[in-house]
This record gives sequence, C-alpha cells and structure tokens, in this order.
Amino acid sequence: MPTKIEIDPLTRIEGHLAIKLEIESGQVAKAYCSGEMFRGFENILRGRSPMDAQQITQRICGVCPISHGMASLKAQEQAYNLTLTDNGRLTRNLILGANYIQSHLVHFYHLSALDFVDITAILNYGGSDATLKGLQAWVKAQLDSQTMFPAAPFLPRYNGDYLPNLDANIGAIKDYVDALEMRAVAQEALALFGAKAPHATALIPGGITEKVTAKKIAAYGSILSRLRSFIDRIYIPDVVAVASAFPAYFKVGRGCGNFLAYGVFDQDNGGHLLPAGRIKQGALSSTDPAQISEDTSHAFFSSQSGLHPYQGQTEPSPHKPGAYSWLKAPRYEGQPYEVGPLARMLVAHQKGHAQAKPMIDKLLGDLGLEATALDSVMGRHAARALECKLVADACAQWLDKLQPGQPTFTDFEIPASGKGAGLTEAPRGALGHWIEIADHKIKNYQCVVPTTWNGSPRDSNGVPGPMEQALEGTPVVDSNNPLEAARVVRSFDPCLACAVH
Ligand code: NFE
Ligand code: MG
Repeated sequence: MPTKIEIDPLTRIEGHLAIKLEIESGQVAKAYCSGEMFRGFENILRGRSPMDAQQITQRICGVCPISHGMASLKAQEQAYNLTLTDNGRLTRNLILGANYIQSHLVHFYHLSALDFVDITAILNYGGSDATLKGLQAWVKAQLDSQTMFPAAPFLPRYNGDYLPNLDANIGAIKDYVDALEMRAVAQEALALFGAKAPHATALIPGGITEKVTAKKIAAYGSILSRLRSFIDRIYIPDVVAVASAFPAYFKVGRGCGNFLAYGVFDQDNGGHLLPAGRIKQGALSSTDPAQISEDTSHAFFSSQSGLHPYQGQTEPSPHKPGAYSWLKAPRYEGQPYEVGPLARMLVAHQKGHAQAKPMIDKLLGDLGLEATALDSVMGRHAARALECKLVADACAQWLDKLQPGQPTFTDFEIPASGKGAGLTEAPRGALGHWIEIADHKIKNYQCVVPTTWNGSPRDSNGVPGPMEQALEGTPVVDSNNPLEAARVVRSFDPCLACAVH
C-alpha cells in the first residue's frame, strides 16, 4: 500500500496549490497537482473594449503583471497591425527587464532559499550586524510569545537536511534581507517608464505613454548598477554555493524532457534576446503556435477539450467527475512541455547564444556537470540566476540606446474586428494571450500561462503535467516531512494565481 501525503496548501509559492503524493519504497510513485480556485479573467474580458485588456490582465498577478500586459499588447498590436518605435521597444524591454530581476530575486531568496538555508541559525548569531540582531530579537520574542504560529512565515517548517554551516546560513539570511531591498528598487526602476508598479499604467498598444528623458535614463541606470552588482556579487555566488552544497539535486526533479520558449525581449533585428525554440527529448526544433491546445479532461471545466486558444472556452464545472484541478492542461502537439528560465536557457544554449552558452558552459565546468544535469531542481535555480544576469546586462545596453525626446508610441485606431496572438515569455515561462475582436469589443480572450503549462493536470491520455512528472521518482525520506517534494515543486517557481487566471 502506498503512503498518501497531501501538501495543502504548499506555502512559499504564489497562489493556492495542493500536492497529493503516493509514496512507495521511499519515493514518489504518483503525483497530482491541483490548482484550487477559479478566477475567470477570460470571461470578465468578454464584451469590454480591447483597450481594457492590458490593464485588466495585469491584475492576474502581482509578480508578473508586466508580462500579462505585454502579451495583451502584442495580441492587440497584431490585430491593429502596429509596429513600435525604437524608444517604445526599448522602454518596454527595460520595464520587463526590471520585472524579471525582481521576480527572480523574490523566487530564489524569499520563496525557495528557506528549503536549503537553516533559518533557525539566526538564534545562534553572535555578530554585530544591526539587521541580523534585529531579526534575531524578533524571532526570540516570537518564540517566547503565546501566538499560534510564532516566527511565521519562517516557522513552522519541515525538518530535513538544511545547510549545517552557521556562517553559510547567516550569510544567506543577510542576503535574504538585502534582496528585499533589491526587489523594491527594481520595482522603482520599472515605474520610471511603466509609471506605476507593480501594475504599469503606461502600457498601451503601439508603445508606452511615458516619455524618455535624460533624468529617467540616469535614475534607471543608477538602480540598474546596484542590481547588477547584487546579481554578480551575491545572487549568482549564493546559487552556486547552494548548488555545491546540494549536488544530489542535479539528479532530482527531472521533468517531462520537453521544453518550450516563445522568445522575449525584442531586438532591433526582429529577433529576441532570449530566443524562441522547442526541445523535444533533446532535439531542438522550431515553435509553431498552431500546435498549442488545451486539454480539459481532468480540469474543472465543461469546455470542449483540445481546442486551440483562438477557439478556447472557459466554462467552469466544479463538480465534474474525474477532474482534480482548476488548471487546464496546455499541450503542444498533444505533449506536455516545461516552460520557464530552464527552457529558455536550454534553447539558448542549444542555439549557441553568444552570452548564454559560455555562461552555462562555465557553470557546468565549475560544477563538473554534463548539460543533461540541468533538467533538475538545481538546474532550474541555476538557469534562473544566469538568466537574471543576462537580462540585467542587456538592460544596460537598451538604456544606452534610448533617445530622449523621441516618440515612445505609434498612433492607432482600434479596428471593428480582428484577431491577434501575443506570445511572450513571463519570468516563469511561455505566455500567450489570444484576442478576437468583433464590433469594437472583445469577443473572445484566452490566456495560456506559464504555470498552467508546468502545473497542468493529466490529459486525456493520462499523461501527467511537467511538475507531476518531476515529482514522480523523487525520494522522500520522511513522509511527515516531505521537504524533497517541496523543493521539486518550488524549483518551478509556480504561480497558481496566474495559472488559474
Ligand atoms: Ni503570477 Fe506568471 C510569470 C505569468 S506564472 S507569476 O512569470 O504569466 O504562470
Ligand atoms: Mg486560459
């Protein structure tokens, strides 16, 4: 008889995710990921002005709102036949770049690091750093108090094989605190061109409404140099240190073996900083959006299964027999695909990307690993950190190319009818919005979202989604403390708020 475990909710992720595991012979035999709520953004959008879409869809999430805004704009721009000015394209890259940086930092430090770092080490801190002493005093007071969950959100936690070294733990806790400040300043950089953070009001079809001024360029540049310094001196070394301390996690969490990327950060040559591509069981191939569909057989939707997003429907059916998740199951040619920084970095690596390939090869060389080891828990963390550097470095180049006083938008009129697909990459992976306009109004709107890909339930062939496949085979030493499973899920950086949209 398998031991059944429910992790519900899984904490330190965005949104509401339940994980059900069947453990046999000390490892996960079966895994089920359930998105636990319905939101209905696609239905809210129907009948509204298309111009509302980039604002409403940003409210799908507070962590990756810019990507939803960008996907919406790209869908509309295809429908309106619009091209961007150089300033429009560059400022959007800078807005999105700042969002990527804050998202990757929050994921590593504030969501994932406490799976590896021993937060209780703060009680043994003997140094004089004011922030750490303050944190120590707070934890001690909490533990002495009568509150139900003292020192939340740090405690309670699963018991397990945390970093044993006091200095390493204290250093990581200090970086955790400093990363909060970095996250805040990245949002300030975003708002310089986005006008507001986290939900940018400046996003309009054809560009952005904010102007480019020398003052904004200087302000963004000053924040960016702090961020780049933190990424180079703190973030990447911390990820390498965790990877070196937990080498087994390059063998744990292998996903479905398929990777998909739509391409993101538009360059002046029509290409992308992070290229589009698809890897099917090791083989690089191109990406054709016509091959995308959403299976609903195990999702709480009565909508027909297997529809392309242009035909997609969102009809909730909370009591549907056999359903166990509010996520649809996106499939490419009927197969599950992992999306995210690892997918983007693997595609870039296989394509011989000028910056990504040497960075990845150096990391693999330093850690003595083959490229196949990247399809793992630690590979996902490493890919995210390297990508963060690549994006931050590119932001400096885009900033240099801005032209103060030149237009940031192209004028347009909304046509009475039209269709458009907006494909981009959110921090967590491939994101698409599909819009159909009729009579100047939104007739249909469908979002196929990164965590919907990664966290999808089984499809009509019974094939589990990428996170479910990554969980299966994971060793779990103590079924009362399934820390290993939590590490696997968190390596995907799931956002269930996005996934159920
Ligand atoms: Ni709510 Fe999101 C990202 C999108 S994940 S965080 O990145 O789109 O599904
Ligand atoms: Mg959808």
